Amino acid sequence: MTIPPPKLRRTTPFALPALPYAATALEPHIDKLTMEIHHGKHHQAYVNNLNDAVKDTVYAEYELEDIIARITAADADKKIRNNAGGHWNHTFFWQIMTPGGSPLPEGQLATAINTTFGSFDKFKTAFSDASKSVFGSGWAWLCVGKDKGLFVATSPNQDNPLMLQLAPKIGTPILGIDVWEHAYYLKHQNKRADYITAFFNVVNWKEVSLRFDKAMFG
Ligand code: MN3
Repeated sequence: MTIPPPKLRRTTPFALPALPYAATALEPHIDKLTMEIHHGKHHQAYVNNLNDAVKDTVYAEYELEDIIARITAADADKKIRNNAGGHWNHTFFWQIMTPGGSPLPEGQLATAINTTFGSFDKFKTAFSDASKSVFGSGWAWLCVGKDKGLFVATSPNQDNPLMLQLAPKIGTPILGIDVWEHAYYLKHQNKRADYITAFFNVVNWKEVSLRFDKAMFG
């Protein structure tokens, strides 16, 4: 796997991005307390730990994507792997949700979903099944692959399909769901399936479509 050279040199520490909506905004599908703790505590911890982990390493001035592409399974990368992944994944996750959701995909994304999965409902089933299948903590994704085809994938812990050295199949995530218990336990306890159903009510398909277009057509 050829890793592209780092594009930019980072001069400021990683920082927690503000939520693009109020913590209450995804109610009743995703509750305020879950959002507050998930964003303010969990995501903040990934950011803090990442800044700590990259200090005095080769990654110290790398942008997040350039770090993600280089992470290996080596023990030395473990803290960077977990926290760079955690920062990237959560930053992405907040953006692909929106209060009340947005209209279902249209245009070329809708066509690609229908072509790949047979229908939107079949895609939803495939994505939901993948989300349920994650054992323990992790993520499920809808990605655009190197061949420009759509595929559903899962990642353990805070890994993602952008980790060129680690992902079983490389791709650009355009939709993703956090299935760590911290994402749903306060509201849904052990019922991950109910959380997945709730998640589909707040998916920002407009943002997903933008990400699809970028991955497909640059
Ligand atoms: Mn999380």
